[in-house]
Amino acid sequence: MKTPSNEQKMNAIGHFSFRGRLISSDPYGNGHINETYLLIFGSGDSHPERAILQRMNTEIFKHPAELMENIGNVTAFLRKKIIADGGDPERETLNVVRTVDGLPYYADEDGNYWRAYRCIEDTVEFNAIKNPHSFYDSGVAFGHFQYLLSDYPAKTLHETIKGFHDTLRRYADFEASIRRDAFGKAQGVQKEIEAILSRRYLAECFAEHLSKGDVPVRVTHNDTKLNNILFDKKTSKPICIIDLDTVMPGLAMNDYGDSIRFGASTGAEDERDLNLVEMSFPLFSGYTEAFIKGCAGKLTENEILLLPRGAQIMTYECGMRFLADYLDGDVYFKTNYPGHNLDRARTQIKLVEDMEAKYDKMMSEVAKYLK
Ligand code: ADP
Ligand code: GN1
Ligand code: MG
Repeated sequence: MKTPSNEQKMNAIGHFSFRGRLISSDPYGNGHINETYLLIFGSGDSHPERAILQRMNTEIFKHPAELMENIGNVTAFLRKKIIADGGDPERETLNVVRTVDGLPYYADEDGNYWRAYRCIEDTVEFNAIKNPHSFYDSGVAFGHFQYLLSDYPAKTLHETIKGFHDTLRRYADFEASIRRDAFGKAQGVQKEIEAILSRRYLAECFAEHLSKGDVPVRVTHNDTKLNNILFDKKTSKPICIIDLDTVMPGLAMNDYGDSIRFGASTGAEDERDLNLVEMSFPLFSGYTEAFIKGCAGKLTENEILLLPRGAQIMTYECGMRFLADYLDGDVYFKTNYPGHNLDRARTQIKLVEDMEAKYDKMMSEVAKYLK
């Protein structure tokens, strides 16, 4: 999507009920999807109000009003549980700032949809693991998130992206991108294409379990990468799970798996030196213990046994999505240079291969947690 102009951004800001005089509104964060800005206001006191403004990506989220309805309902539900647990609902879940008309989003005349959250103060996001304890703690937090939502009425949630983790559908989309080959790039990436096409069994795996009905559909986050948790600046403890756009019915193994994909890698998602990229077994085993602990007994034996597959499948699916986007001309994920999506796809393929090599060990590790 085209980046919004300064006028569009300033117009949007004027439609929310913020307090104080705007001091700055700079681009913020490392998300691949929405346009995010940090708004700083001077309110006269020593702690100026800050907020997060986002222009939602409506090419990806086609029904922003439904999406904001999900977020309003999920955060209200979490808020009650956080209060009941003696937590701080201002910091432990997202808080939507309403527009001057009392709505949870503002639609401008150019078709842009804007929303705002209170900034969760004194937090940091991590884009790589600096300390294995933080990764462990993020596992407990993502598991606990799923635990908190285990009695959320799943049927009331809108599916914000159809078939988001339907890996077989993603596989078909990938084949279509290869057939289109819109920019004539397929010839140059045959090795990567083959790495994806030859592992169709990974795309089929969870579809088969779902059709057998031997794994439960739960309310899941679906985008559990490390930078979707805010950590306390001082203690480095997880404070809040953010990026709730994809909270929908899904599979526990996928939430677990997406975290392993990103956080247990020894390299960045776009590392070009593939020698630096592998799945760290200690990070994997720490996260496994943490996630199972956070789910607090909710996971079934089948789900536990399928966690290593979840890690492989989420990595495989993401690699396939990056490579499809490279072929399609970088229309989905934000990129910083030509070939960025290809670099990302290559790290994911490397990780899938590494997980294959470590698969038996991964299985022995999860088997420890069977009741
Ligand atoms: P995307 O879907 O593009 O990843 P996110 O919703 O994850 O967008 O937001 C992008 C970044 O903005 C986050 O990684 C985080 O750094 C920051 N952010 C989002 N919401 C808040 C918030 N309420 N308080 C502080 N920072 C936030
Ligand atoms: C996107 O929104 P963000 O940057 O947290 C994407 C995820 C991918 C991830 C890869 C809605 O996550 O599915 O796994 O990039 N989110 C969406 O880094 O497509
Ligand atoms: Mg994000």
